[in-house]
Amino acid sequence: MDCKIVAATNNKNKLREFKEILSPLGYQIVSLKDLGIEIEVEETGKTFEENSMLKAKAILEATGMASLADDSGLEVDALGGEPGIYSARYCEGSDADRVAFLLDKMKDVPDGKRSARFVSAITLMFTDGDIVTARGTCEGKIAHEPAGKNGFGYDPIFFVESYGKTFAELSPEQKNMISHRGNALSELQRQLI
Ligand code: ITT
Repeated sequence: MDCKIVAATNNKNKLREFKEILSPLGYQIVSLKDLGIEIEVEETGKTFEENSMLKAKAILEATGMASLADDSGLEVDALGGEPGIYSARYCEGSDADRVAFLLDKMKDVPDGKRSARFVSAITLMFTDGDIVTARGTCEGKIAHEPAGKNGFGYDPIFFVESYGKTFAELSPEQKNMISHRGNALSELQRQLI
């Protein structure tokens, strides 16, 4: 296959994780910034999969290159699956503001009811129209307060039982081994073999 792929994302942390996970497998990940392209794809889909597909298609059409998109988010059971596909837009402001907003919503939720999962839907779209999709999840719990400085987004409040730490307290390698995005990209890789 063509090993040069454009990452259909404006999120520099996703781009970094794509490179960390896929470069050792021989894929060359090119960013929109590398290509001097500025596009904000409207995420009008109702599912992670639909939005992932919309991003991959728009970027393939804009670049003429095979494209790799991720649509992802955090599903909190006590909040009926919120923020879900709206994770990046849950409230205005920074990642820290969204973390504070979510923690406030969870302030009366007891330990036993704080289950949550990260979900990632990946779409790899080739120039000949072929499409490969994969979904990955990672189960955890919403912590009572932020901990750790690594990662991005909701990482400081996503507590993973197996490590006894939040995603933000893990090294990039540890996070990628168990994360929703790592799992989705492993599944994608399995489909490509
Ligand atoms: P692109 O659409 O340009 O890829 P985005 O950040 O807008 O970037 P999404 O619409 O898929 O991407 O929103 C994903 C949001 O979900 C992201 O901004 C975080 O708030 C959250 N999220 C996803 N993966 C995460 C992770 O590994 N760690 C922490 N938060 C994550």
